[in-house]
Amino acid sequence: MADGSQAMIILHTSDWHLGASFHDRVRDADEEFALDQIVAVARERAVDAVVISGDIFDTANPGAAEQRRWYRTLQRLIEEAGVGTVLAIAGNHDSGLRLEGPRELLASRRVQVRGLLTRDADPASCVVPVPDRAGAQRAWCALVPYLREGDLLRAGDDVDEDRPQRLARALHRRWAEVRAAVPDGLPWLAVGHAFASGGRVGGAEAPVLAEVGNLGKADIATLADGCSYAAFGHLHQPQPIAGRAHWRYSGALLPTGFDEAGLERSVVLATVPADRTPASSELVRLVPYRSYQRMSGPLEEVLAQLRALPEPLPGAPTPWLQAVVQLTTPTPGLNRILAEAASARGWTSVAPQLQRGGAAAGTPGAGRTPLELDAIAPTEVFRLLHRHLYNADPPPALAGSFAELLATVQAQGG
Ligand SMILES: [Mn+2]
Repeated sequence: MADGSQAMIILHTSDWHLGASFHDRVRDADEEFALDQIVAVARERAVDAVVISGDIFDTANPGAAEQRRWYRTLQRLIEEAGVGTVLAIAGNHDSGLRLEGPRELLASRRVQVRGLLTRDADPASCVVPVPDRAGAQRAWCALVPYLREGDLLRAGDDVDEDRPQRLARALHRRWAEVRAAVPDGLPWLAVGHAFASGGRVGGAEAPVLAEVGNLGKADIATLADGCSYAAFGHLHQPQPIAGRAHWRYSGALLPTGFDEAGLERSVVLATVPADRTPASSELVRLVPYRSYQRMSGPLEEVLAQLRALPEPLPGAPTPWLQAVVQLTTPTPGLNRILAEAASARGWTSVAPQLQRGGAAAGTPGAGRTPLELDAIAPTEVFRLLHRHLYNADPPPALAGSFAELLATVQAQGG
């Protein structure tokens, strides 16, 4: 029978992508602000174990500042938040070898990291005890890092069209072996980094049946069947997996594009009962460090939207906007115009996009009879090119400038 006092509280977070630039901008303060909140939630909610399901860093070769941020956060979770343990795996962005480097040292500080599960490794090496805040073991955890082709197949294995299927079978076999290595008795957690079939990507609603790298389609039940909570990483939108409330993607720490600007970021607090039944879970929203907004339309419309933006409070982080401007003719200095209009409201224009000719611009020459260049006058070539790029004739001022330029060139050419 479940005893309330024996239940464990798990905080599940994922896809921190520390050091990732956002359209060439660094987000050190944004990362720190989000991690501060995770430490605070772990302390205030008396979390027993923090689970980080992969993609801790954005690249295999993170910078010194990001590595320091990672180790400092681990230290704060243990010492400041008082959690019983931190459990982490490598995702496809991480170097498993780098994460595992200080594995024994970290284990001595109650941090369990698994970066690699090589072909010949004992699957039981991925199964670790989960202590509560008092240090008493209350559960097991199967920590399965992102598996690469080389961890599943031998170098000599044939490269043929059956390879994705063989990789999928090898992944399932490996997952099943780890699952089988979980001892009976205590409840257990499954931690993985993979794409679950039917998961949603970004803001898209349609189910996407994609593959995990080249690994074919992974059936998560192979690893997670019977667990009290499955903590997965890879998809950036928080969501349950296959309709099960106790199998979850916690979602990424920060928005990775303006298309995710409206999505709330959160961590999962899962309450794991002592009797091996499924955990109940709750989303804890993370307060965003800054606002993101995307606006689109013809230039005049975008500028009107810009002028209507709310000014940030004094001292607040600068909000970022992306303007997607539909142009019907070349507009010199567009980036500067947008940057100045944004900064007049206290915002920053980031990575503006141009859409020439709106939706109607097509493939060059599509559906047209090929023309002989020699048979067309230069002004007509210019008009056709402008039509192709902007879906409109050049405005009179631009056509006049071209005629002037053409006359000069022709006069020089004799
Ligand atoms: Mn990933």
